[in-house]
Amino acid sequence: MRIVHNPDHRLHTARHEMYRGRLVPCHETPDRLDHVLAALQQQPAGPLCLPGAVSDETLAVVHRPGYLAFLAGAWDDWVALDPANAALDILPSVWPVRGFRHDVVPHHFAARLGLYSFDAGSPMVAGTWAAARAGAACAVTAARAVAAGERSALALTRPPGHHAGPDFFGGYCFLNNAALAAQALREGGAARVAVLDVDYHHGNGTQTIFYDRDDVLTVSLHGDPMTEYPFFLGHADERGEGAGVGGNLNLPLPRGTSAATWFDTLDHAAQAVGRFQPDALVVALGVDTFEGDPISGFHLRSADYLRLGERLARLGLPTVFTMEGGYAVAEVGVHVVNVLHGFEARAR
Ligand code: SP5
Ligand code: ZN
Repeated sequence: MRIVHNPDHRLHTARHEMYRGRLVPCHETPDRLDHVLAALQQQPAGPLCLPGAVSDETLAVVHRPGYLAFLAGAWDDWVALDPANAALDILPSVWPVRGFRHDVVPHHFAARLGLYSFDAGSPMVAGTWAAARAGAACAVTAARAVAAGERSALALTRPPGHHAGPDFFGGYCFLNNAALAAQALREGGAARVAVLDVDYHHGNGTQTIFYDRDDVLTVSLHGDPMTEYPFFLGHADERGEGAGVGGNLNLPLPRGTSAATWFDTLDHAAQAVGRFQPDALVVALGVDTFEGDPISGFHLRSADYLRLGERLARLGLPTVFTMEGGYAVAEVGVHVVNVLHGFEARAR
């Protein structure tokens, strides 16, 4: 398996996320990726390589140009508000809910920050844009390698991507790497692409990006949004709209779900992927389904990630993995590498 890693991920190193009235240390930290690289040194799974160049036009097929310009200028705009902001992470504090205008982009940076976000848990710093952009390049590079004939590739990157939508960030995500990979597979010749999201949290950004399209199936199994982040999307009755009706499948599960039930549900997800008869697969790979994850509530154990990789390989599809969540930091590396080794053991 080709592994495209983000050399610039450390540029996105934030301090705090807002949680219940306090700023608490970020869960989404650089050492998450360092642990994967260390585990790959112990148990190699394929050649490590760097991302190629990716144009703004490529990003703009998935994300709105105004949103991309906002991200690119966010740090300078933040510091322009007050030079003292240079010592602080960017977090939003005002949002346009129902009844407010979304079609007017305010001049004030604090207002644009709210327009383009959905939580106060996803801090930006000076290097966030560079890190996210290099990560998006990893996803597109991995997808192009698979489109060119590689059996599989991993975009080994952070910040993650599956919560980021056409014009919003949140859930530690800024650019939707899984969606960019799916789009790159489409442009590389795959007529139909399935995205299977196994992160603990619903892939709301990916769902939203492809909701009205019939060429990309989105399937997510995740904590029930009635009680689990991101709360406001991810229910079973969300099936797509317009040409995309039937092109989205949500499989919400209660907090506390066992590995046995989770794997039964994965089988349903895999059957839906098979029925769609895609030419390629994107796996949004979060390992925050682990029983020891500090912010999640499923009960997978380390060896279960080998089984996950095996089952994904059984779909028999050219496959791109994108790295999403997983916050039991010391174990993230072993779990990701287990998925890759399980996959390689069964991939033809
Ligand atoms: C990619 C991904 O997995 N994003 C998840 C974003 C979850 N954000 C909300 C997490 C709430 C964290 N609670 C802090 C608990 C402090 N003890
Ligand atoms: Zn997650």
